[in-house]
Amino acid sequence: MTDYPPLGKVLVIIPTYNEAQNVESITRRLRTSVPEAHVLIADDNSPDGTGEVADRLAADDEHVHVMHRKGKEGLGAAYLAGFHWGLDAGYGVLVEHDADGSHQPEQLPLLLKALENADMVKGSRWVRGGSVVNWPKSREILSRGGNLWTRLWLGIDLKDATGGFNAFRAETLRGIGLDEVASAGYCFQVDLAWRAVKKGYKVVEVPIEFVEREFGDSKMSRGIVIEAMIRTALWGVDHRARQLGSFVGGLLGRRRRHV
Ligand SMILES: Nc1nc2c(ncn2[C@@H]2O[C@H](COP(=O)(O)OP(=O)(O)O)[C@@H](O)[C@H]2O)c(=O)[nH]1
Ligand SMILES: [Mg+2]
Repeated sequence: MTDYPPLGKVLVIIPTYNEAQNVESITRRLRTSVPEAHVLIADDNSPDGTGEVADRLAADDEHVHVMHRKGKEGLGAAYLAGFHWGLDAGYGVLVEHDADGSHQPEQLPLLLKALENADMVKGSRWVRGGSVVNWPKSREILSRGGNLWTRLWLGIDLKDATGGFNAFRAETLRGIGLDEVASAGYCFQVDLAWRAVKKGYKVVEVPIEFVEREFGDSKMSRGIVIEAMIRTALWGVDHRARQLGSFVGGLLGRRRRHV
């Protein structure tokens, strides 16, 4: 394994479900953009043969690894399995990266540079300089609405908490309690960011250009949106109750000091 100075060894995890048309080009682009990095393709037994394409890539390149999973369990579960694999293997940095070309491997060095002064870096569509290309208006509204929902409930200062192009130091992933993460769909991204913020880790956003996929289909579904809305609201209720509890506790403490 080769180091990516000064961060250590880098593992880029790509969860795949029916990405046979995309997985080869994204892996090649990653290998060119950051040649030191290793790539782990976490495939959920895709019916379109993505797993076999991944095996062929791994056979030709020792920086490419494949995890074959039983069946479709959601992107969160695939990432968790990938994180555990990478942490056990001693990587210093773990990166989340979609297979479909929406995240551009050529922008990964920007995230890694920012990670030199942060614990977690989010590629962000909604900070100044960030953008989306070819996204239908409905997806933009969903993403902006989802981020507004998240900010209202959790009060976090992130513009794109739902974004999926993220880089973590290994210590951050070890520290945030991966074993308690239950999110299956895209609220997995909010879950990780929220845990990192709550634990006091430094989370920064860097602008990215997000490009809508050309090939294959999105796995976004109504169930995924509902899961995200409910889980975020539950975290928000818990957070607001704690805020209220410490506010009331503070008031009572002050009163007691005055009697
Ligand atoms: N292993 C695995 N990967 C998934 C699953 N659902 C989505 N993905 C992958 O997660 C990434 C993002 O999914 P995508 O459908 O592009 O979401 P969108 O960009 O929000 O429309 C892609 O690489 C998908 O192949 C899943 O259930 N299992
Ligand atoms: Mg996509």
